[in-house]
Order: sequence, then C-alpha cells, then structure tokens
Amino acid sequence: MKKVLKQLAITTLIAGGTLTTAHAKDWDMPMAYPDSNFHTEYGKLFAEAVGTCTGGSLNIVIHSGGSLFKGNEIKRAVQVGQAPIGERFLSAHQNENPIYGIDSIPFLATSYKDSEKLWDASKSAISDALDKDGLVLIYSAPWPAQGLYFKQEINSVADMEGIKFRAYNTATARLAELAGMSPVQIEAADLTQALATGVASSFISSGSTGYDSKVWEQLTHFYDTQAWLPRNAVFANKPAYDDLSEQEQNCLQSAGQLASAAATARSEQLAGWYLQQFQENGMTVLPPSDQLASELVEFGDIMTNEWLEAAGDAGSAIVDSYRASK
Ligand code: PCA
Repeated sequence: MKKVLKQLAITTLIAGGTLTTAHAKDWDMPMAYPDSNFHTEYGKLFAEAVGTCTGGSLNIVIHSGGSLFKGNEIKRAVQVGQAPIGERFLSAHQNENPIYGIDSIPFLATSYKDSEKLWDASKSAISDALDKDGLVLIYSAPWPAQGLYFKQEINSVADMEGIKFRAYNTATARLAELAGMSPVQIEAADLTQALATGVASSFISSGSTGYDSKVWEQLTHFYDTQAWLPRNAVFANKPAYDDLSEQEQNCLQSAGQLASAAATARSEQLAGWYLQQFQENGMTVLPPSDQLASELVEFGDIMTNEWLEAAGDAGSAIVDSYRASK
C-alpha cells in the first residue's frame, strides 16, 4: 500500500504537477495519536504524497501525539485557522452535531464492509456538516472494532456496576451510564496515565489504542464485542483550502483518497494482530458471554433510538439508506 501511494503521487506529478516551489507553503497538521499508530503512519504518507504531487509547493508537516494541539482541541484549531489542516476522531464532536456520531451507534455497522457502507451513506451529510463548521473534508479512515477492557472477569452488565469507565465521546459516556458505571472523558494520549492512577479502570476502544497504551500493564481482560468502527477524519480550514491552486486542491483530494484506502486496509490487517499481542502479554481475550452480548445489544437499541431522535429526519434517511445497501 505504501508503494501504491508513492507511485500515485509520482504519477500525478508527471501528469499534471508543476515543479515550481517559488510559493511553497508549509501546512502544520496536528494529529492526536502516537507516531507508531497506523492513522499517523498513513497521515505521514499522505503528507509525502501531497508534497510529491504538488512538486513541493504544499508541504504538510505532521505533529503527532497531540504535540501541537491535543485531540480535543484539533477541530476548533482548524476551524479558526490556527492550523490549516488536522486529523480528529469525528464522533467526539457528536454533541455539536449528531451526524458526527453516526459511526459510534452500537451494533449499527460492525464490520469493515458495513463501516464502508455506512460511510458511503453518511459521507455527504458529514461533509456538509464540516462545511458549515468552516472545514473541508479530505479523507477518513476507521479504527478497528471496539471492545471492552476491564481489570476483572465480566460476564454481565451487573458485574460492571460502579466501575470507573474512560469515555471518549457522549455515546461511550451514555453506554457507561446505561451499564451503571461512572464515565470520565479522557483523550487517548492520557489513557495510560488515567489507568495507572486509577482515574479509570475500564474503557471501550479498538485493539489499536489498547496496544498504543500498553494496556496489559494495567488491565487483564479484553472482550471482543465488535460494537462499532468509529472514524478519524482529516479536514482543512476552508479559507486556507480556498487559497490553494486547483492543482494543489486536487493533490490533497487524490492523496486523501489513497491514504483512506491504504489506512483502511491497514486497520483491517492489524485488527486481529493487536488482540494477539494482548494474549502474548498475558491478557485474557474473549468474546462477550451470551448474557453480556444480549444486554449490550439492548443498550445498542436504546442508543440507536436516541440517536435517531436527535438526528431527526435527515439522520433517519441516512440510516435507512445504509440499511438498504446492506
Ligand atoms: N481509539 C481511539 C478512538 C477509537 C479508538 O479505537 C480512542 O480510544 O480514543
């Protein structure tokens, strides 16, 4: 995939690129996840492809791990032009607009195939919502499916009572509340510390974030609930984007398309590998018990209805068209 991305950048350059760097622009790109995370790796390849495609006139500089702006600051920073481009975990903004949370409705889309279909059904509404926020959607890629992490064996919702649960958006806080746990909002970059200090002792996320956080040093059980595949999105500040030449805009979009395809493939390839790493590091990795699975599906039904109510007719139409495409 890396090769494909480079090849395309070179092809685009030969086909239509200009080699002038007279008006070279440096674009800082804040990203929230660590260097080794696959979203960051493909963000870097995206930046490289844009540089090659534009003949160096647009130079994207990646700042990983929340080093320039923390995860929860990135969307705002790009909206107000403090950064011209950035990557953010989209459903963390569902409190601003329910459409951003469509990928975090429990059990609506639980495979890569369905995640792609849900994205196809919702992309234009998400792009419109971003546009209203002064942002231009460049690309998006899913995390692996979300599973539950605990410090003890959990066989039912009753076993979760009172546990401190790290949430990353309003949907995960709602899930915690339905299960009788106490939610606390924490960015991925602060997760290791939160687990180490006991601020939280459970969470829901992909194997990817558990792996990045060396979760086996703190927790013991992973339940592979495959509840949803939430997305990161890369977006640009609208005025900064409008200032680019048409060729530079085309380069952003074509490099974005490739980065999305490559990062999605990598996400799928790594999904099982992360869980193997948990086992090799002594964790218990299991599917949820039948009871837990059916209780979680009930929460999913409640949360689907709540989301549909919040998102109104436009939201229902998207969910209907997604379901029809399955
Ligand atoms: N990792 C990120 C978001 C979803 C995921 O898999 C996190 O836990 O913050």
